[in-house]
Amino acid sequence: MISEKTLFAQHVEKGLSDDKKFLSSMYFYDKKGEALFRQIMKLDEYYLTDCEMEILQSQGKNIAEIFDDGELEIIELGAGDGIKTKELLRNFDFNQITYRPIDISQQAIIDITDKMNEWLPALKVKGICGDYFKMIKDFKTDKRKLILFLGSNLGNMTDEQAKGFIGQLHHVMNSGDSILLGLDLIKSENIVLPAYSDNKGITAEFNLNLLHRINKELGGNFKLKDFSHLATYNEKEGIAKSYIKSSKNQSVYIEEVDKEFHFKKDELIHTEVSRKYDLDIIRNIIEGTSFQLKHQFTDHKHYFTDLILTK
Ligand code: AVI
Repeated sequence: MISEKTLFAQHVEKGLSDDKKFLSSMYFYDKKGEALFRQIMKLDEYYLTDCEMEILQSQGKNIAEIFDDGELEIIELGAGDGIKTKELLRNFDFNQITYRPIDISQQAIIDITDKMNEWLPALKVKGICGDYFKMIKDFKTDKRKLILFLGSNLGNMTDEQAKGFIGQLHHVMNSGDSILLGLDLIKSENIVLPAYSDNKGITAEFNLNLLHRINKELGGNFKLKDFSHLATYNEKEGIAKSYIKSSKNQSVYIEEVDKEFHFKKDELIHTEVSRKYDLDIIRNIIEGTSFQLKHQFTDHKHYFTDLILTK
């Protein structure tokens, strides 16, 4: 079994040796990264959280009514802090549902279980700690399921990866099971770009935390002051991208891979895609599955959507 550290080191070596350097946003989320992401969600510029909150608060009842015919397992992928989810769950009949949050962080599972017990004492909560990409196969049960994948988390995958992921979910779901999929919608640059380059510099810190992780966990000697955060958005494609930019010609040694990496002035390391959607893009992603787009909910500004896809 390859350790997490070895996998991280292999990824870093591959990404930083490429002609077009890259690192995966998957590695943003250590303890510090999770705390920074929680701060991002509270930023004025980061409209995604408030928009989805509005949808679940104002239309959660309508969503719950769609599923009110018998027992239901509600599985949440990447549960986070649970604040939005509570707004949805409070509308269900607690005699009928079990809530199963899945998160890679053990602490996140403990926290969300405690909070749900406090907020909704009658709700049955059975948290699972693990990487949901690896755990999907365990979802294959006879129980009727609603899978929550909120916060436009799908957007951090390329369309190709999203197709693969949705296909895997489809494979473990039974006919009649559904996904509630939260997605950020394509909109103009003056709204999207500030969400990924906020004034306080929290997103910059979140992005550069990747280099900090490499220093801490793999013995790198990145000087963070010699790199900066760059966000771009192509409105036509609907894709925001984040990069780390080298401010000068420099070399960095990483002990764990025993290699020196060279960076030219202004050279970029691509670290994240944040895809924005429209219905055609989603139809393309679910093509080849039997998912049907059954319902669509949006906030009053039409910035964000929650879709119900049913197998
Ligand atoms: C988790 N994910 C949907 C966020 C996003 O909007 O792509 C991560 C993020 N990256 C920068 N800011 C927030």
